[in-house]
Amino acid sequence: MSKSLQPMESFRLAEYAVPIPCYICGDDNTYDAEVCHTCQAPMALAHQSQSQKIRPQMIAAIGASGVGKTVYLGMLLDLLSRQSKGLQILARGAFSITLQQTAIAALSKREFPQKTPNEPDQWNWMHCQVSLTERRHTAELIMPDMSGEAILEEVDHPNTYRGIRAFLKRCAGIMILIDAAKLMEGSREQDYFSMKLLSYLSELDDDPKRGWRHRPVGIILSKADQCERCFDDPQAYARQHASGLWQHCQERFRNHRFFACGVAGACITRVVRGQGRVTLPLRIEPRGVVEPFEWLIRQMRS
Ligand SMILES: Nc1nc2c(ncn2[C@@H]2O[C@H](COP(=O)(O)OP(=O)(O)OP(=O)(O)O)[C@@H](O)[C@H]2O)c(=O)[nH]1
Ligand SMILES: [Mg+2]
Ligand SMILES: [Zn+2]
Repeated sequence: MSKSLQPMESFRLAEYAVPIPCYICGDDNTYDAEVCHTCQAPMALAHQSQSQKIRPQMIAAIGASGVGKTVYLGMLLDLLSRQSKGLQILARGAFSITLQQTAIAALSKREFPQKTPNEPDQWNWMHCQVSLTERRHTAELIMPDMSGEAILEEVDHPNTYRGIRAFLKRCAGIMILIDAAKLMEGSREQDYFSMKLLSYLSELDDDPKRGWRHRPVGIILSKADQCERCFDDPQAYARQHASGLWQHCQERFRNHRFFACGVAGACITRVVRGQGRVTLPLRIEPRGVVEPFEWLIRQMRS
């Protein structure tokens, strides 16, 4: 090795020796770690916020497995990235495009995206800059697409997924998805699951001034394309079909609102060899997708 290279090498070694805290859970990681060794969130989030000297806020989209989180988030990001006025977003970092890309690639082939894997290192995270035409400042946001099964596991057995816990504690606002089509069929599962989530949140941070009681909570009745009545009055629909959730919101969350949303126009169910019964969208007709997110952004402290 030539002598002239030595100062450079030692400089690099010194850089690697300085730990960098994960932006989600705060644990120290080595400089070249790709995902956090504790919570498996991408370390790119920490590098980006450190190099650009920004402290992005976080928003969560949660709900049971199969409620439509991946479809909703993919469509939301696609709509917002193409909007030229009102609410607009700009993705930061190539990794921030993957969620939108995979969801839209499936929908444009008239298919739904795959179920999100339970392993946190497989989740798509997105870091973006959000701007509202009438506000001068832009906001920085981080949003992951988590798996419903992992969320339920953490709610039932706290600390199984430390990353989910750390993340939900720090979120500035939340979108809870609940399957309107299943509610219409009389299933109580959706109601129970969302009540569990809300109890978990209120216990996670019950600070009288800054706790979850005061943070914005948007409740999204998903798949409303399958029960049109939902769009007329989402609040009344929830009160009738998810009374536990409705009651919980009145008592524990000062700043909440109900929304209805649908991404597919009509669906068919087919038996596909090797996959069993598969639901496919015949048309893509996004309705009520931007509204809950826009409401949340307007409610958040800038
Ligand atoms: N009709 C209708 N069906 C939908 C809509 N969104 C999702 N679905 C159906 O719900 C299924 C699950 O959607 P996903 O977005 O993968 O659900 P998820 O909440 O991400 O589920 P996990 O990844 O397991 O947590 C899809 O495969 C579709 O069959 C919608 O807007 N309308
Ligand atoms: Mg998913
Ligand atoms: Zn971490």
